Amino acid sequence: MQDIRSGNRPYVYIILLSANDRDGDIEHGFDLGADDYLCKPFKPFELRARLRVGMRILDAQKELLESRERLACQAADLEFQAAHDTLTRLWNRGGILELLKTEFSRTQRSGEPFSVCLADLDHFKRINDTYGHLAGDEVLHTAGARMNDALRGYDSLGRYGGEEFLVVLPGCTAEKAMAIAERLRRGIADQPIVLGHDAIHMTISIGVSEWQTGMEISDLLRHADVALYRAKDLGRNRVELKAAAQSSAR
Ligand code: GH3
Ligand code: MG
Ligand code: MG
Repeated sequence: MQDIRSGNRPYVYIILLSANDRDGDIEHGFDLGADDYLCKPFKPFELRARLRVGMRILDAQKELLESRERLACQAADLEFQAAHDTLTRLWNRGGILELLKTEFSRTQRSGEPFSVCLADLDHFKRINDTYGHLAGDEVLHTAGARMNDALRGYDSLGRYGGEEFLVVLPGCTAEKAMAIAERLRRGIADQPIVLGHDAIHMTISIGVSEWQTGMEISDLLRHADVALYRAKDLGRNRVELKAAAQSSAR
């Protein structure tokens, strides 16, 4: 009986049928894991009645397990929703900042390089003004998906604000981060976003910053923001690195 009860198998309802009807035998049967006990000779109606009880118990247990599974799914859904953006399905601002914090402290322990990018769609307001807000939403969704596709598995992308994205790049030097940012930029600029009959040409500007000893998260983000503003100032559709001469102009 222990074998039947062991492991992760569905519950088996056990009715012991025995010729031993002394109190000690019955108690021993229950101790071994039986759910019910019938002594020989048994009356068929009694066995049927006891089987119905067993069915009721198994049905109730199945319902309980199903509702536990439903609750676990709902909890996982809620957890996902709390940290993700409904429009792009990417991390939301809170989610990506949390992830940044985790990666940041890991970097401080390991001493590995670490970079971030701030990316902002260029002249996005015009998209809303020309094609409407819903079309703007679709462009945002497509742009987010394209950037996500262009990243490595251990990089993370979040929607940082309206049409602004934050990319967390663990293990990346500024040079590597610039190359990834350039790939993201090309992913948007090289292929128009098609909405119905319209082919919308989008571009994105990206600011990159690399963690240096002594820098806090706020410094890292501020540097990326400064670089992003420089990319905008220098004509958009380009990648800029804070406090370095590297840039990739179009
Ligand atoms: P720049 O190149 O300087 O970044 O210009 P821009 O037009 O992209 O920037 P600006 O800050 O002037 O406008 C951003 C626009 O993004 C305005 C806002 O309505 C739009 N936006 C922000 N969030 C959403 C959104 O969720 N959906 C849509 N459709 N538009 C959004
Ligand atoms: Mg913009
Ligand atoms: Mg913006």
